[in-house]
Amino acid sequence: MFQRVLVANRGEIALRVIRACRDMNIGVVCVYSTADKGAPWLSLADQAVCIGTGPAADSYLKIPRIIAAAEKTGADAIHPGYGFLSENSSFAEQCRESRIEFIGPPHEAMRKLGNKNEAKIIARAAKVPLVPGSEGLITSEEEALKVARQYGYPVLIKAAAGGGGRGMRVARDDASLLTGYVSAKQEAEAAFKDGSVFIEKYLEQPRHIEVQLLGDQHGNVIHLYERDCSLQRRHQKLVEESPAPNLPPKVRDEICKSAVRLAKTAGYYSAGTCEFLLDKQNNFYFIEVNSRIQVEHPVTELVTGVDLVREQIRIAAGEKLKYRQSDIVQKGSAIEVRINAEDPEANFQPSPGRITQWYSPGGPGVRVDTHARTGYVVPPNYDSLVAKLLVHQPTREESIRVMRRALNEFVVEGIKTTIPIHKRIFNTAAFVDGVVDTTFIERVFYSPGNESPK
Ligand code: MV4
Repeated sequence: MFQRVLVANRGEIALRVIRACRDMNIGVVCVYSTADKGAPWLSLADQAVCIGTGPAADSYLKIPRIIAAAEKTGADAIHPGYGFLSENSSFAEQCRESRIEFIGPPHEAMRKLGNKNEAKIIARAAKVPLVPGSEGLITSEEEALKVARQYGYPVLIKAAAGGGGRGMRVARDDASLLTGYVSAKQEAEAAFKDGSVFIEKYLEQPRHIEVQLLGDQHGNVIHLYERDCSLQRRHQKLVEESPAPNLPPKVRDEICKSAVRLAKTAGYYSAGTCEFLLDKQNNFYFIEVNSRIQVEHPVTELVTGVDLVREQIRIAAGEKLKYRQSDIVQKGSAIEVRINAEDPEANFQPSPGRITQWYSPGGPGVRVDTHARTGYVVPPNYDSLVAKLLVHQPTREESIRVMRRALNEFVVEGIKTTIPIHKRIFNTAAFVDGVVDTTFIERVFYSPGNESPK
């Protein structure tokens, strides 16, 4: 096992990794930017090394400084958390070239799966269902038109290097297809230095279901069931839960088995997630792989009882999976809400600043993962997540009741948060009935083009 792990991240996930290391009796080093100087999680590490200024490009994204900090402090592994360098296959490769273990997948699998077109080729080989669409990349306007007409409008043009909805265009006719093809390519070229695109049939109001995976370096891969992450706004997830409500057991079983086949075909290990879209007829289609630990991983920890960060660390150290598939049971219902420092009444604009009062909920069935506290100053430089509030109960109905109670206990003053919108969601009939899709927030709370609540 490792002697010392360096945490190449900040905020709640840095704290989550510190806790896993403490539980495993592993030393822990944090890197930090000047914007995070004196931040509360740093005092829980054995050492903290400043690697630059507030902008992530000058600190949390500076590969040579992070590797130098690991070498200087004698860290034998690096945990990248999520965001920042977590899905950068070149970082993973450079870590290992420096004889520092990267706590994540093999860089070859990361590189392949990071490209959505390559990921689909692997999925096809693994006999995992794909959204109907082009066989591969589209290289001309003529080909784009041919494919769109073949599958029928609406279609979606997607950047192979895309993420977070960037480089994506819906086309409902030939004219919007041609303009969308050009602008998707341009956007992808500018954002990812890779303008390659493919085309899929556009699914209206799909659900977003993802499967949590764990694989070891000895060829074992298991799934830890699914999460429903349909409740999002502009590609920012707001609520995640497991099990996915109203999902027929046979469909759940097929999705989870597909995800395992895909990971095995890709030669994947560590923690990872396979994302699927689910249409109104409960047909599922693979869309992409997330080769990192995700924000919402605690939802799965609650329903399965597996410590995913601990398993990630054990796997990176070369140990065999501690669980067989038959050991994994989905027990009860878990729901997470993301508490962001944002103002839901002002188009979710960031609301950094000093937290003058912080009281977080507790009691039976409640878990709060946060680095915040009274007096903490949320810096303006990073993601606005300040806490993840989770509940775990025997049934979804009970989870919803406990979540309402916990949201009412939560006191945050000095900054605006997403707590009020969560209170509304948990009192909306469609959500309570488990009738959700990826357009729910926009449809129910915010009409298009109108940023003020209905
Ligand atoms: C889609 C889709 C509809 N049809 N693909 C959004 C980002 C990327 N992860 C894939 N995305 C979508 N792909 C087809 N063929 C709708 C979305 C989508 C979406 C997916 C998951 C969660 C939230 C979403 C919000 C809007 C659009």
